[in-house]
Amino acid sequence: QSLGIIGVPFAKGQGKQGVELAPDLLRQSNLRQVLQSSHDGLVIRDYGNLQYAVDETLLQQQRVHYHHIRNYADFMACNRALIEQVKIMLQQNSQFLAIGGDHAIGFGSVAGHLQHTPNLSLVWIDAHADINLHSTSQSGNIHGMPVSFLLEQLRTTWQHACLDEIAPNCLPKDQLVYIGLRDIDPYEAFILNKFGIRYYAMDTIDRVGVPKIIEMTLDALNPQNKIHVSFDIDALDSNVAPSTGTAVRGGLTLREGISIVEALRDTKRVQGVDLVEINPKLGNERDVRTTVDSGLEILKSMFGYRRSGHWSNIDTGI
Ligand code: DIR
Ligand code: MN
Ligand code: MN
Ligand code: MN
Repeated sequence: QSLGIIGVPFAKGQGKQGVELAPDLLRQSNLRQVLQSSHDGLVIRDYGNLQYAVDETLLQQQRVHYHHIRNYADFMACNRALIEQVKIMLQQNSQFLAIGGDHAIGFGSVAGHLQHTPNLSLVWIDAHADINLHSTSQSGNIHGMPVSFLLEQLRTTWQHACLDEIAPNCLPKDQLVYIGLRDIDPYEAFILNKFGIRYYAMDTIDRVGVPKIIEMTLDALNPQNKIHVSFDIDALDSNVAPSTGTAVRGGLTLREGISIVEALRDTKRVQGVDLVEINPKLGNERDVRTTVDSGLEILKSMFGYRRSGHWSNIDTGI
């Protein structure tokens, strides 16, 4: 088994500087060693940080339609490059990990994954639904919109974005499950309910518990499909993930987060993962440490670590 890692230091999907520092900070925090020790025989290839150039013509042409979105051209340029990068990583590895940056990169990461593997299921673990349209966004921040670029049923709302060209494969709404939501905009709630999208918000999680949420999630997804897990660190409670741009209290505990990713990993169908929205410029040194450690714990479990222990057949004489 092999894992390709790409850093995507994109921060223009929201207003705060600092998320672009997360890929290198995770590397400095022994990302490679942590993943390596969690999974015997995992081959890790680090592809560095994504590079892209902004197309000025695109900026001119599409800006007229999407002028109220901040940094639309940067978003498209980054995600176009990311789509190609994900395809390359999946040709060369059995799994990939994209480290953000903000959650705007969820578009390119999933879109690239869909081009390699059209039969895909998506689990979006987040405090937010990130499903705004350009016409419904109150903030203009494109990290609140990536899911709307991916869904078959919302394609027509991005008619000027040339999605058929850059991201021809899309996701049917029944292969998307959200976990951890607790800050949904009114129009987002409208979209989720209009299309009958499955979302397990924190109130449902409190009512039925994480094991049931896991069961319902796995029941909903096509068992033949590969799985993409897009993990926004703000899904976790702000006491374990304080250094993030839009922290919301009352989130998943670290143990709940670990339980969820363990269950997904145990399907052996997880092929692509994002970890986004860690912002080392927010909070004090201790907050940053806590947030990075939580991110590493999530990734460790995602890629193989078992809390119940690992053993091999060493002759110990007992
Ligand atoms: C809000 C906040 N729904 C927006 N979104 C996110 O700006 O569209 N915060 N994603 O992380
Ligand atoms: Mn998000
Ligand atoms: Mn976000
Ligand atoms: Mn979020």
